[in-house]
Amino acid sequence: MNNIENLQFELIVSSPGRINFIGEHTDYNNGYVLPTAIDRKIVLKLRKNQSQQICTIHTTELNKTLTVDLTNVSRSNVAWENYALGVLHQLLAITQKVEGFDCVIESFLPVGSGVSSSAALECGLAYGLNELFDLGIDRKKLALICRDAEHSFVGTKCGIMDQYASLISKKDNALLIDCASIQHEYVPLELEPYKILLLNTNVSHNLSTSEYNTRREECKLGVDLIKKTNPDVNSLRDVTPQMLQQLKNNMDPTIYKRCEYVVQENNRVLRAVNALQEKRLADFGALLYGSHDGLQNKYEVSCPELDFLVDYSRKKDFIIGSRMIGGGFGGCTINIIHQDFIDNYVSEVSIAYKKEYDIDLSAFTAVPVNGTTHKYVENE
Ligand code: GAF
Repeated sequence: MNNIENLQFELIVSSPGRINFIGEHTDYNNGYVLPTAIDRKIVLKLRKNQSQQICTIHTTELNKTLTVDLTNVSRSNVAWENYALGVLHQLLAITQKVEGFDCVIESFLPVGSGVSSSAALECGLAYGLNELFDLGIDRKKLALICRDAEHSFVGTKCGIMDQYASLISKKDNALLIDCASIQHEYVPLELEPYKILLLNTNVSHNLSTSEYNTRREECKLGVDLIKKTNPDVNSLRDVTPQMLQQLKNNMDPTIYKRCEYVVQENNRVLRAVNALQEKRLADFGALLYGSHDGLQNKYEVSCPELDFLVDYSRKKDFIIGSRMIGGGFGGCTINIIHQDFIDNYVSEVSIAYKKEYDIDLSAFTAVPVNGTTHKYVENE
């Protein structure tokens, strides 16, 4: 064990990962998303170290320690370090109250699996420093700070969903976020007798950052074109299916497909919320399948391994809905599955997946929980 792990810490922060029921790649298009935080998390232990400017951040998973001088926070060549450095950089731009600290990070979230270990790390650190140094920043602002950290230091031009979900979710609820106004509403989740099963493809095709940013650009090109004939349109959120249809012949077919997916997905999110509120679970599940179809064929961010798992679930009447979650090109599928069939299904689909790809599948059930929490440690 590294020495830093033996220190006496003041504060322990639990920073959850997230799933997303529906509304994928809609957040950076000012649309709607329906995520929630889950009972898988990153734990951060923090303490002030009485120095003015020297910080140590240690990850137990990699057994690596990053030392940061607060007077010189710049980008690193090491991927995980940029999540922490980006948060520090953003915080230092708005406050002078952050001083030297030590932090140990222990992750119980699979990396690259679409449950947003990156947002959990960013948000956990920002939340912990906010608490430790009494910065007085509210959770929504913390989410924005962490999103901006990812833009500037990691280079993914992500939306607000992951950070917002990690910080603001409520136990037993889904979180409907309107990403245009950055307002939210809780939607009670009464899924019984169904549970949420995540199947991790254990693949992470190396396209995620570049293709992600490309999708964002493609959507912007679509909006720029639509705006020419519809000046009130500021984002795909303002676009109706009719507007798109009228422009179909003037649009590049790829751009059209991307825009069509986003417009339809926003509509699916609102219908999914209605279905949950009216306890129409079969309709809710069908919308999840519809979302996957769009991600696979129109937005083109899925991959064969994800499609295999979703197709497999379609053959089972005890699964009412399934889709890929997160940015795509690997990671997990979410499956809304009858609780009595989980174990057998996991065994069956694991064998089939191994046979097809020679890769071990991982499976875990997820429970919606509150966003980031903390507790102080009583040291004698
Ligand atoms: C990633 C991003 F970080 C989110 O903002 C969101 O766009 C998601 O991909 C796709 O819905 O998780």
